[in-house]
Amino acid sequence: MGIQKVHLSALLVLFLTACGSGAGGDEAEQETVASGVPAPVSLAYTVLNAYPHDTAAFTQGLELYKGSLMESTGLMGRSSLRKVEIKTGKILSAIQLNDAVFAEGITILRDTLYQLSWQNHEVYVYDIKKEPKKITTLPWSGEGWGITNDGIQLIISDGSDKLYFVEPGTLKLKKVLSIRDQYGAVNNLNELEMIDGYVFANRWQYDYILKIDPSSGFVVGTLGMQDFLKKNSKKDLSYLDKPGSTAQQSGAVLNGIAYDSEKKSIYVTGKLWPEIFEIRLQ
Ligand SMILES: [Ca+2]
Repeated sequence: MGIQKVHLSALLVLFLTACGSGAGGDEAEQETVASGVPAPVSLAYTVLNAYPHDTAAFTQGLELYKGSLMESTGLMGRSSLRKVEIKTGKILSAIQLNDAVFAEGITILRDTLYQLSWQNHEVYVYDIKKEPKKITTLPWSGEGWGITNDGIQLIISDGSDKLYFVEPGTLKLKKVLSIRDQYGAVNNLNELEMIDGYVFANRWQYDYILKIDPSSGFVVGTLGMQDFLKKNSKKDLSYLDKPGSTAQQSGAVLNGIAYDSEKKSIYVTGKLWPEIFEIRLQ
């Protein structure tokens, strides 16, 4: 990282010298020159609704399916795949995973649901046409964090700055995309959601959602969500600050994005949050 920064700074000096404009450009412009990536735009949104969410759900993946939310929850001994009624938060059905599995992101492609595991090197495949039913387990060499799809390929994050495009069914690697913004590589990519041709991503332990152009890997937009829960929740949030709680031990951070392409609504939540919020981009 240090070497890369020095290298980029040297390039910037050379560029500015060559242009004869050593002074005057603002910092944003210089960063753009250094990385070759324009600064992302800030995306405005409206919060439409807040719906109840299981405060024991350590949300790792969220996806809309036929009017319900499918949710994957993590942590050893607490990992599950659930079907949840949006407006009530009621768990309509749930599959509890083996205690040794730490479940992560989910995506649905043609009635087949893929569920990642964090470090178990396994991807669980379910038929969800009726009640979700596990049909097979596929090997995955890396970590699993987030997953979405573009209608053809599955797109997986592993906590790095990379997105892995793989064949459904085999998980054969087709493409690796590096994600960058004006400052360089953007790591900790977590839960993903494909929204109108762009990959939206939670970034672990950051209070924003990224909008990524999957053709370039550039971050083209951000949804600022600083203090989002405190600002928008009507619930008592004191349990999140309780010493020794799961929230304190494991982090009740922003995670979970699901898109309703008909309503143009986006459902967002966080690990152990008391609500799922319906938002819309302006
Ligand atoms: Ca998602």
